[in-house]
Amino acid sequence: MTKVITYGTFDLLHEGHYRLLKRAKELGDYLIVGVTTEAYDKARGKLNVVDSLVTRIENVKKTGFADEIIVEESVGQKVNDIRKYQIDIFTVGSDWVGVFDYLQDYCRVVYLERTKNISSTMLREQNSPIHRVGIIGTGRIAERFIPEAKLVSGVSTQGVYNPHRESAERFARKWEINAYEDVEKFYDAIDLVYIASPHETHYGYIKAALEHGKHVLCEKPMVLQKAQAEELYASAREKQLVLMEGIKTAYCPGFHKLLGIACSGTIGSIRNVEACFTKLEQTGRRELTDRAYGGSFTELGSYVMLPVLKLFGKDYEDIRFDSICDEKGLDLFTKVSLRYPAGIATATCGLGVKSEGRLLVAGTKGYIVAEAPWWKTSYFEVHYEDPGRVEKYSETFLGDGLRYEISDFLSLINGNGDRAFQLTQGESIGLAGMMERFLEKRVVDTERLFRDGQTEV
Ligand code: C2G
Repeated sequence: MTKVITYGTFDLLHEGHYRLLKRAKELGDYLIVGVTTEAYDKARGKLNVVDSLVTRIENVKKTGFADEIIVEESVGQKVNDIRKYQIDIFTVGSDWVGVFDYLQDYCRVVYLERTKNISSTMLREQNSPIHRVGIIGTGRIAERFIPEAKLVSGVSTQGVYNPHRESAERFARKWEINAYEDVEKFYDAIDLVYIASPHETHYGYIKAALEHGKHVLCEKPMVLQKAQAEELYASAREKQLVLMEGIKTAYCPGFHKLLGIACSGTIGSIRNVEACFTKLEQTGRRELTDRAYGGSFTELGSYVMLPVLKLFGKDYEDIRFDSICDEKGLDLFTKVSLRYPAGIATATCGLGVKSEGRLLVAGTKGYIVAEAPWWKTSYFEVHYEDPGRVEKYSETFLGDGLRYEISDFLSLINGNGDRAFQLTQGESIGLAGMMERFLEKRVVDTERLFRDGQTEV
C-alpha cells in the first residue's frame, strides 16, 4: 500500500485545495492530510485565517479524499509524521518547490502543479469568498507581492497584466499565474487589483480598475497630484470600492505600537519629528534615470513623510524642500523641513547620499528613537531626562512586510478592521500634494540648473 501525506491550512476551501487533495489521493492508496493549527499558522506568519480548525478539518473531510486527518502543530512535525505513519510520498503544491526537498531523505517528494484559476467561492455556505488578485506591473515590487500574498488567507494571485506580452509571460511563468495582455480579460478574471507599475501610470490604472468595479491597492506614491488623489478617492467612495495606498510601514504592527506610545503622552507633547531613509541605488536603475519621475523623494519620500503626517497631521504652516541633484536634475538627496503650529519636522531621503536612517520623535518629557530599518519597525526605545531610564519595545515584522498591508486591505474590503493607526485617505491625499509641490519645485530648479550650469540646487 502506498501511503501519501500532504499538509495545509485549507482555509476557505477552494478549487486549488480540492484539486491538490484529489491528485494527492491519486498518487497512492491511502492519504493522510495534516491541517495546521491556528498557533502554527501564526508562528509561520500566516495572517487572516478565517475558518476555525474544526471547520477546516470538516471541509477537508467533505472532499472525500482524505483517509485520515491529523493536526499539524509545529515546524518539525513533518519528519516525525513521515516516520510514524511510514509514508511513501510527501506532496504539496508547486508554489512550495524546493522548500521541502529536505524530506527526500525520508520519502519521495512530489510537487503538484498549483491551480492557477480559482473561482471566488467554492463552498456555497462560505461567507467570505476568496479574493482573486490581479497584478499590474512586473517589476521588483510586484515580485515581492506574490510570496507575501500567499501568507494572507483569503486571497489568491490569479494573474498579471502588462501591455508588454513578454514581460507578462515571463513573470507569469515564474510565479505560476496567468499572463494577460488583454485588459478586459484580465478584469474579468479578478476581484481586486494590486498596482506596482511605474509611478506616473498609477492614476490611469486606478481609474480604469475602479471603472471595472475592482478594489485597488496601489504602491506608493499612489499619485503625484493632489487633485488626482481626491478624484480617485471620491470615485472609489461613490462606487463603494476600497482604494488603498500601499506604504508598508503604515500597516505594520511595530509602527502602530510606536505611534500608540508617541500619542499616549508618555513622552509629553510631541515637538519634533525627524525621519531619515537612505538607500544607495545602483546607477542605471529607473530611480536614477527617469528624469521626470525618478529621484529620492518620489521613491522614498512616502516613508519619511509618514511619521510626520501621522504625528503632526497634514496641515503644516510651512514646507521647504532642499535637494542635492545629479547633473540631470534628479534629486539624490532631499530634506523636507516642515513647520507646524506646535512643532517642527524634517524628513530626509537619499538614493545617492548615505546617512543614518533613524526615526526620532521628541516630546516635552522624553523621546522615542527607532534605528534603521525603522520603516520595517521591529524595535524602538523610549528615553527620558534620566539617562538610566530606557524603555525597550519589540514587535514582530514578518518577511517583507507586505502581508500586513494586504491583510489590512482585505479587512477594509470585508468591512472590518481596526483603523486607528493605518494611513488615512486624508493623509494619502496630503502625500500626493507634497509629491506635486516637490516635483513642481524640481522642474523649476532643474531649469535653473541647466541655465546656470550648477549641480547643487
Ligand atoms: N494550493 C494549490 N493551488 C492553489 C492554492 C493552494 O495547489 N491555488 C495547494 C498548496 O500548494 C498546498 C495546499 O493547496 O499544497 C494547501 O494550501 P494552503 O491551505 O494555502 O496551505 P499552505 O500554507 O500551502 O500549507 O505545513 C503547511 C504546508 O506546508 C503548506
